Amino acid sequence: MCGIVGAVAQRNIVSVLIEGLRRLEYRGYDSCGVAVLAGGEPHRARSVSRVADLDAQVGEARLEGVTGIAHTRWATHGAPVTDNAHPIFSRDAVALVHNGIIENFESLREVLRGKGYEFVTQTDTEVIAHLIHSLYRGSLYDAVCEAVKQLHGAYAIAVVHKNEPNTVVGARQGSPLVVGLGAGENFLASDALALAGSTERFVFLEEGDVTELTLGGVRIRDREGRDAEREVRTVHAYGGAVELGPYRHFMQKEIFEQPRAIADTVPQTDTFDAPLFGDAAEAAFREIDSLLILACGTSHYSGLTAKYWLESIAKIPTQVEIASEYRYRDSVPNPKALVVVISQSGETADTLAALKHAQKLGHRHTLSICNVSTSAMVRLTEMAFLTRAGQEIGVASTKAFTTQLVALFSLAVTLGKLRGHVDAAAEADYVKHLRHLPAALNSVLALEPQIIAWSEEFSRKENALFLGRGMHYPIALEGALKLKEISYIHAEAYPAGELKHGPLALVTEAMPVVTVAPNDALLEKLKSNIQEVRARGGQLYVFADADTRIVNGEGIHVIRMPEHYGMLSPILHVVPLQLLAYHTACARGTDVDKPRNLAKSVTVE
Ligand code: HGA
Repeated sequence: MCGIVGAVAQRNIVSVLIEGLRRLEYRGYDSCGVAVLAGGEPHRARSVSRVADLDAQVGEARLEGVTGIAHTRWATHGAPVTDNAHPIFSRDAVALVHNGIIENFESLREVLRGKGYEFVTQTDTEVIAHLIHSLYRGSLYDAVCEAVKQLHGAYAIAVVHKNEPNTVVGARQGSPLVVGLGAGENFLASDALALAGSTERFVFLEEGDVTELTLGGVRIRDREGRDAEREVRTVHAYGGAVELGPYRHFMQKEIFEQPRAIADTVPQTDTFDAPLFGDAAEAAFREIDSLLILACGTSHYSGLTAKYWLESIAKIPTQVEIASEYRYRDSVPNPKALVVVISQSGETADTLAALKHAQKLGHRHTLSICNVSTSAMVRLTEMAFLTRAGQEIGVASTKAFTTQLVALFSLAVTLGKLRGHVDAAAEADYVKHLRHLPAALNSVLALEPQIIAWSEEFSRKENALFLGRGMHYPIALEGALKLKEISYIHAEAYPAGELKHGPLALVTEAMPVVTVAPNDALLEKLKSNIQEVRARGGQLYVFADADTRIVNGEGIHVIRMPEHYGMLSPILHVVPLQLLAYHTACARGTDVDKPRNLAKSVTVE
């Protein structure tokens, strides 16, 4: 989702700004733009196409400057058209980029109209530009400090003023923003990755911070307006641009990276103990009596899968809730519950807000499961377990999901051991199975040609049902979500036992029914559900474990999974569903890595 870059230097910074936007492209966007201060006023270029197009425009227009800001926009207020693209100007003096949503923009707009400001965009953002302009009395830093006091909602902003040719001011509340420190030059960006190559020294701004970047240094004021010192952290550059290699799309590459990502995420210790989750875990895990897992989208499904593991292996009551629901409902807090927040980026606005809400309600023990060590989520929680998926570019999550599952399974084993439900032999067995997972995944990935054969047929469908039971029900949910996200086929998932309570009415010959069929205690029940579908003429596509005796037949298409994997089976069974969604989307010719209307790190509510 929307990305911000800003720079003040003694050289032309347009290439730094454009390169920063390129590195933020993976977040998803629908327009982009850049503005520099030159000759005493701001100049901009904007595009409703890709950053490459913006780069060409900038070249043609010979846009150059030593101070500038840039943006990728994922529209929330106003269509993704050039006029609404950022940077947004106020009276050709202020140029501003914004990530987030200003909730009181309508009332602010009325007040500013009363002061003679003309609004030329449909964005909520334009009020910030005019507000800062109206408050400017010779110091942009002071004007921004004043302006943010009037903003309700979430924002990360970067702003320049024509009277201050060597200054960029930034501010954040609810959306991410980092400062990059250089020698005689300084930068701002939505994440450190955007500035790889320019600096390795970063300050992660805190909620409510306002910062002023000049050639000589960086100043920060906290939400109270007091001068603040923030820790400078070294974050090593993330290599060069991420390459596709032999793959057609990043999603395909990331699916195939899962054996490596999982091998890197599985704890390297032979025993699973609390310190794997941070220094505070030893004491915290002894105090807790239950878990409350908060997450959104795919991460929510990893939480749902983990509930089965946590209650079965660790015998600890576990509740899983969608973050955007939890944050706004009246709940009964249990201070002894461990709050677990799950997010690939660690910047997911709803999950961060749910975490803060839980903390406000008195939850003391919090753990994040996250792929980004420097994220707001990791910084806000008492404990953290970092997944080692590597950078995920495809908007539809794959390796982040399976590495989250590894983290959550490790948590279940650790808590089970601590609570006396996992003995040394069981622990050794779990560790052995986790270590063997990458090899097992490689055999699942070898099923790709068979899945491609199915995908041709799938690409002509407009609806699909996914069925699973027990801990494979969340896997069916994830399979349906993947198909929706990237192929735009309407897909729904049900626990197979629910079929007869409603969705069976949808089953006809035109409805493919994808079934996850591991050889577990629920197999016989699942086989009955399969018969119920067949009896209504439904076409079944079954991913069946080797020893399930479900075979190809009239209306039943079977792909055989290489081995049954016990408790860890969900991690294997989700992979063919990812491949099915991927190849179906390819056959339909959609933009797999950047599906319409979606963005990667969802930093707005
Ligand atoms: N609300 C602003 C910024 C949107 C945003 O943060 N996208 O990620 C707009 O609609 O322009």
